[in-house]
Amino acid sequence: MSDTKMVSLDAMDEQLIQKAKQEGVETMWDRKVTMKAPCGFGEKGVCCRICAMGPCRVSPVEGKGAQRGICGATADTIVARNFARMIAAGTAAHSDHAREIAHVMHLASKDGNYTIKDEKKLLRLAEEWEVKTEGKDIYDIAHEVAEIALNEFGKPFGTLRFLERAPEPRKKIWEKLKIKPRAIDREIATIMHSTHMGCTSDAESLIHMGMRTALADGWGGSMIGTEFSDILFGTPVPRETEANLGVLEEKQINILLHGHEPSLSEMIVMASQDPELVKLAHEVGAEGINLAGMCCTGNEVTMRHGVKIAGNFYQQELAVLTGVVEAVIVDVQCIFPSLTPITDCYHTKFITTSPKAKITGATHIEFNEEKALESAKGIVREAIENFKNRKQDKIFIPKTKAQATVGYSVEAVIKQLDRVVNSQIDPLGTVKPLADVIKAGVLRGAAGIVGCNNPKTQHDYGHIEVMKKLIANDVIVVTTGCAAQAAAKAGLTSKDAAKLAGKGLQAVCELVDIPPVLHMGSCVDISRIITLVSETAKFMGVDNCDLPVVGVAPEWMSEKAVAIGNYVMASGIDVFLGVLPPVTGSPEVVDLLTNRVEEMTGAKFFMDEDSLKLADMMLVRIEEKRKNLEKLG
Ligand code: CUV
Ligand code: SF4
Repeated sequence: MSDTKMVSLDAMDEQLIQKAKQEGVETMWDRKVTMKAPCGFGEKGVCCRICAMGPCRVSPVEGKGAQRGICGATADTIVARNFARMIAAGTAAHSDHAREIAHVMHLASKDGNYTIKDEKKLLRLAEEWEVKTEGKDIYDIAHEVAEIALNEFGKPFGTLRFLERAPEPRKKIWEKLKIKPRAIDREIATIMHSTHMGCTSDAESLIHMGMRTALADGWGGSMIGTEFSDILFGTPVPRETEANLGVLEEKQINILLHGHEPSLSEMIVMASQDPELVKLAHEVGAEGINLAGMCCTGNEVTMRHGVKIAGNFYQQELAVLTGVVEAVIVDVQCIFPSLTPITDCYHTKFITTSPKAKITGATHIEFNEEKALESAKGIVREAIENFKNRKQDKIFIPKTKAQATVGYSVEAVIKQLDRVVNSQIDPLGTVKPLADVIKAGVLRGAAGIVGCNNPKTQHDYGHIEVMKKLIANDVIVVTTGCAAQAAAKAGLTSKDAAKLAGKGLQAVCELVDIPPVLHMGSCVDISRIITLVSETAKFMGVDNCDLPVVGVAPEWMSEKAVAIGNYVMASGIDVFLGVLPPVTGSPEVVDLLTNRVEEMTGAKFFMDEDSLKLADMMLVRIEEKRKNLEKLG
């Protein structure tokens, strides 16, 4: 059996893993042991299954074994093609999410289930996209803006609209490199085409194309996802919540929300407050309905409603093991198929809702956006009716939970910054205070710490250790995704955590009244981070790559994370990876990513499986950037 000490930072995880063993329930840890060491060829990225002459696996070591696939593809080609396809898949996932949200906005109406919650933000976007607003009904504007967004996916000409938001020098770099993404779907299709058997074999060209596709995610799909979700469901403001499996309630109906798209989770939040359903919950003997979020949909609803956070990616099985979850409701992405066998061991209903993500053995209740609330109520009802089926002898809720402050949209951050602005001298509503403290060195820099969990590392260890080290060194941390949930569980997103920060950051936290680690939302909300960095760069008259800012994914695992890494890098921000991507079989690709891309984009990748070493590298890089920034004046 695996050494469980390696499993998690959190003793509670281990208690549940022990419970699983006692009850004969299989978890990812058992499967990890069965899997043994990962396939060496796959790990290095040198296995090609792109055509049926293969699969071909070539040797990463020169002179040993096959050096070329049957078609003659080298390790460089194979690695770069595989990597580019990961970017395409990740971009597809984020962007298809965004497309769903844009459709929902197209459906929004005054008396419907989906309404416009942030009219100001909609009007700002309408102006940005040159949609006439005068004398028009807000819903007509919304529909027009939604249609423009939907066209961003397939327009035949031009490049993406949101690219205009970037600092001028950044736009010039993209222009020069010819990596301004055209329509989002087109960039994904181009990668699939170019990586088809017998198309591009040049690694550099593939990395190039990969950047363009990734930018279609960051400045396309993800940004549309965030902006439209804010308009529809409200732009987040700071609020209090709690995080970790201890938020599950023994006496209540527990519904676990897992997946990504707020169009579903928002409706479940509404349905869970429906008086009739609350009454029904009481009738079946429960004290109420308790929603708990997991992964990114959890982030969406905690940012906007303070819904408690059950945990992150790696805790999806553990949540079920508590024996008190009436239903796990999922839509798309990051959902373990093992939730079927594991929910079968308890009374838990595993409900899939999206035709894009049907899971064998799950109960599929298709979510219908046209009758959104009705659909959501049906789903919640299923959970309530399942309460009676709990197996009393299988209940164990760990006590652990932490207080967290969440909800830091860019707008919310700027509003906090306004607290220190002397409005007689400076205008409100700008990033000036942030630029000032960075320039003065009170804050040495900023880090965006994002991404998943990965059993290649101890659960949450990378996230937490890197965060602690950075804040202690006066680097402010912004976070999204499962990294944000790790931070919340560890108490780092509470204002109290300022005591762990260096003197400079501590002072900033006190003056501005923020925690040292800011929860900015879900993975698509990395677009918030990109926006904040770009606004700061523009304000200071420099490019993103001139700022002492780093992007970090200590425990990433998904293809989406590969897309993110590449758009962050192509946006001029260094990316630090705590899990090696499958590229090490090609010295050429490794050299491109960790070295040569810097000449092109002003940023590059750093990779190291030792998180603390990684954090040291960040601090060095931040200081380097500071020196250069000084020279820029
Ligand atoms: Ni979209 S992609 S495990 S939920 S952060 Fe969490 Fe975030 Fe990775 Fe998935
Ligand atoms: Fe082998 Fe080339 Fe076919 Fe890949 S594309 S499987 S390397 S023959």
